[in-house]
Amino acid sequence: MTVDLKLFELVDSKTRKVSFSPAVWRAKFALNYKKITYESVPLTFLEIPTVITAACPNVISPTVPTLQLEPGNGLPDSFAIAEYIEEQYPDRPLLFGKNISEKNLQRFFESYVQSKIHPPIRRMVYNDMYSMQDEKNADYFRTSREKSSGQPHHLIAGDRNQNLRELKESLGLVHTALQSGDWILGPQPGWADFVLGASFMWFNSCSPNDFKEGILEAFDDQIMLNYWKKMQEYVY
Ligand SMILES: N[C@@H](CCC(=O)N[C@@H](CS)C(=O)NCC(=O)O)C(=O)O
Repeated sequence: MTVDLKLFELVDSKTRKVSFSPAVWRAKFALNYKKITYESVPLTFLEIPTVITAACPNVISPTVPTLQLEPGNGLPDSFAIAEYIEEQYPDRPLLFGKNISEKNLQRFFESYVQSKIHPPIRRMVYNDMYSMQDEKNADYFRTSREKSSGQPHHLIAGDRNQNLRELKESLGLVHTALQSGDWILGPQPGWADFVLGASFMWFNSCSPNDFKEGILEAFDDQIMLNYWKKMQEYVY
């Protein structure tokens, strides 16, 4: 079978094997859930602008994920990719549910993850993400993150205990929502789960020990662990 779709994703520049971007994992979860075949194109930070621009000249500001739909035509942005495949493959399991209220709720949950869960994870993975890069990519990563955070390199990771506390507080609401043993919106997974699962993939692939402590063992029960185990069905 010919594979037309290509997914440009981000890998570490030392081994080129660790796919750690949360935005990419949102798209991968969505594609895998719908059992859509695609070819993966692993890129380092510094390769993103050149390779994506050459392959998909229509993409103005290249970021990952970008899904190449056909030669020369790329679709960037994880949410745009999810919407595109939902429309193109309506007979496959749905990401956004059957009605607009389910989609809206999941978008709301996405904002929650982005604003409350990502910041402490971003600080906790910072040093490990830096160590996963070769010299040139490490320089780029450091400079771009100093600029976006407004802080010098040695302060970006912040205080580990404070990060863990902040993460646990934000995760508390999610933990409550998962007490039924279902997915976020019920018996089937959806976009909300894949957004959360993608942030867990990011954390675990960069800082597995902190992920274990900060997510899997954050509460005195098996809820987060069981959720993480269920999620593995879509990790490939
Ligand atoms: N809104 C976008 C975010 C895309 C994005 O910022 N991707 C990051 C990786 S998580 C990226 O391409 N970074 C390139 C860089 O930092 O140079 C999405 O969800 O796809």
